[in-house]
Amino acid sequence: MPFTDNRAFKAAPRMLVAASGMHYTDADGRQVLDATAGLWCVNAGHGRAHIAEALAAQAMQLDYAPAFQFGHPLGFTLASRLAAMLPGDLDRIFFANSGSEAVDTALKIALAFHRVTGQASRTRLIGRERGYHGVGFGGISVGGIANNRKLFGTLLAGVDHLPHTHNPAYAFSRGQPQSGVACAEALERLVALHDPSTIAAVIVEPLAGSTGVLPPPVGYLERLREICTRHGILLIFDEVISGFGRLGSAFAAERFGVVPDMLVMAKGLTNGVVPMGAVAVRQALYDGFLAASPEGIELPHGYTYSGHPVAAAAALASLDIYQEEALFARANALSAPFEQAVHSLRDAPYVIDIRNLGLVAGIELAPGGRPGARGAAMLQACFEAGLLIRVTGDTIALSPPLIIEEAQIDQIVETLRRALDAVV
Ligand code: PXG
Ligand code: PLP
Repeated sequence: MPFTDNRAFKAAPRMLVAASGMHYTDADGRQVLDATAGLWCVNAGHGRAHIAEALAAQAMQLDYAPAFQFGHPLGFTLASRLAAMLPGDLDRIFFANSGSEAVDTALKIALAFHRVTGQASRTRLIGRERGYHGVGFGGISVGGIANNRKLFGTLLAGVDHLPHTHNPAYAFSRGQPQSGVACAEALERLVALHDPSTIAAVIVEPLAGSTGVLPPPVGYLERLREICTRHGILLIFDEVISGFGRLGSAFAAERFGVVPDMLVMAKGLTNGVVPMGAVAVRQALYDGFLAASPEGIELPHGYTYSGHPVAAAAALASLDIYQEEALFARANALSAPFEQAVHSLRDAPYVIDIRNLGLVAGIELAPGGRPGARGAAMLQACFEAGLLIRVTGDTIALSPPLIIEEAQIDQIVETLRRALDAVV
């Protein structure tokens, strides 16, 4: 099983058999409050009939259309809807089927763009320590989580990493840490070291999710944007987690007023109902490819299921719900009570840091014996108490569906406190 302790799971399986609204039902028929939107994806809550009906109808109307050399209307409708939601001229969309594939797509577009526009020396990719960009070879190469990389050989050549932005001196910051822009200045040093003419792209998560929730320091993303622009380096935001309302706006790029050259999305794109990922690219990149290829295929890349009709239907229906229920604005309005509630755990046992932004929070615990053991114990204790949380190492990550009620936020925090009082 993916990222799972298989033996522990076999010994005590945690099986989910149904879901509706804010809750899962487990195999014993218990209701479990979903504090993680599945895996950061079910932003509109579970069991949304509008999405299920849309994808069922699409499967009957047109189950599949070849993705190469043929199109279907929903793919273009979806691309236009996304372009309208995205800031700046991020108007061209390439579809994939997961965040990992979308990351690979963005990295390949960056390399190919420079190559076809006469800058073939720009081959270097820059990620960030503690970054998570999925599990493809591209994603783990630019990613910065050692455990996800070390077993898999030499990875992509010519990759370097920015320092991560976590600074324990700013523990219990609410929202963005006030200090840390120096972490972006580190890009200038990498540029000086490698020379700008060798660097294709920089990829970062605007808010680092998987590594344990690290909101960007004030001014950090702005500074990365300035440096990339000055040196002709493409800036890629991986918004697989931060997109679709998680931070209280459609995308983090909008929230921070920083427009990247490419923006990677997945997860909330279809509310998690069927797999889909996408990359939005600025018009100038698209134009560069077309100008470089007067005829024939401009970009030799794509997946059998790129823009799958059923996934496109699910995505359009998800966007309907986000819009009709104004869920991004709801997430924004809930972010203050959510912040207040999670920071009330500051005095609970083992808590060494709490970080939050929008409807995301990370609660970092001091490790017990083996690193991760206390986190695993919390996952089990919360599940037994009817609460689904996500744990990476000893950090608890909360990212509830945006439909959450304030009383359910309180329930999450009360359950966490009781579990912290009980675990060792
Ligand atoms: N980029 C980012 C920023 C992600 O968070 C991916 C790429 C890869 O997406 P796919 O669809 O290929 O998994 C992700 C995925 C967790 C967790 O709780 C996070 C992800 C996936 C599973 C678990 O840390 N993020
Ligand atoms: N498009 C979609 C799909 C949305 O979900 C939203 C906001 O929730 C928007 C656009 C922007 O809507 P508004 O103008 O209400 O902020």
